[in-house]
Amino acid sequence: MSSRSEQDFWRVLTHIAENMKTDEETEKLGLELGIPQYDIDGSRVANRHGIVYEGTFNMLKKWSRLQHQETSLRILRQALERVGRIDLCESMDRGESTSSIPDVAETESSALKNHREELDKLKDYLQNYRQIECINNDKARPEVVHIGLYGEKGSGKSALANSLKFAFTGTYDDCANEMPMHLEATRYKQRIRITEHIHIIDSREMRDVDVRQISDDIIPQICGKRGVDDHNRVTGGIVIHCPVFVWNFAKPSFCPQEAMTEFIINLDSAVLDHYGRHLMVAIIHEKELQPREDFPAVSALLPKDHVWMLKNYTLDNHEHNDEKNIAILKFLKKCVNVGERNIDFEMEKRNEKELSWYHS
Ligand SMILES: Nc1nc2c(ncn2[C@@H]2O[C@H](COP(=O)(O)OP(=O)(O)OP(=O)(O)O)[C@@H](O)[C@H]2O)c(=O)[nH]1
Ligand SMILES: [Mg+2]
Repeated sequence: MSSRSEQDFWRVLTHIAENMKTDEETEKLGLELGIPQYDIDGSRVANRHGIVYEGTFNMLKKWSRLQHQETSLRILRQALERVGRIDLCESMDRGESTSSIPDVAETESSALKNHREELDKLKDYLQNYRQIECINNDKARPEVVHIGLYGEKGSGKSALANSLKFAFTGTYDDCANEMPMHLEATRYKQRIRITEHIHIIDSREMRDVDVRQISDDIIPQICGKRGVDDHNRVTGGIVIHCPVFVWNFAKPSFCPQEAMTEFIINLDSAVLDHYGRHLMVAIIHEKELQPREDFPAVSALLPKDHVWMLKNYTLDNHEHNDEKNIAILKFLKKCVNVGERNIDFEMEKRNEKELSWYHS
């Protein structure tokens, strides 16, 4: 198949994906096409991360690979008619469509190229990231954004810190001491340097998910008033600009899902009080998410772009994967941006205080 007709075919799918108005409409189309429910649900999650129609596009692309070349467009057209979106057939009628679907090898290589380009862009952004005010020599402003990881024992905080580093550098190094075989937990705060200006702070486990811990322990840690050093002493800590709650949703936990959801919602409102901005939540899951009932309730309660579903690399399994790296680095970029806005918030509060002191 020529690259021209391949481009046309993807354009048709992109046009359809871009013009789906609601999740329900996408779901109806997916069901008409016989796409499994978990792929439909997965596309909804992916739509929340990055380009809003990316998940729908990938869902249609995956579907098209299982179709006969001669019939795929006819089936697509019928499905669009049945869900009342005949208008979307226009892109096919305008001659932007092809009579067959693209050759898989050609498609794979162009997908690979797109992934590499996207990955390079993300890495460039992070590598060159420096807060603009610091470039302008604002001495009061921290030069480093601290992203702090919190969560239950064994939830995957250290593995996430390692994954962020691996996705960025391409070299796997257990710099955060992931717990091998669940035997050894992180005992004290660890700093993982992604770049000179972006550091991850991996903390020890939360003792339990009692909401009292939020004001007694976690918020003081975020404010830099409490930390544990490598001699097990409680000390002054590091101010955390972007707090992230890590929840291993797939793994059985000591804490029931409802109690964990309540804990996260309480922590979120404490972070909102402190920074005027929501908590980030990383939900670690192993497989494609299964039917809708399995979706964690927090994903409906927090802003969409603050709840991320991620797969970690681990000590045992860290074969490089472009798509996984892209998801992990997009998450890192979002955390850096949240951190920077939270620093703005703190600086403004400090300036206001100084001004009111000056005028009093
Ligand atoms: N299969 C799989 N295993 C994971 C994943 N994330 C973490 N693990 C495993 O879960 C175990 C605990 O992971 P850690 O990263 O050490 O957990 P932690 O939150 O740092 O634990 P503490 O330091 O005790 O609080 C390790 O054996 C990891 O290899 C994941 O996405 N998939
Ligand atoms: Mg750990």
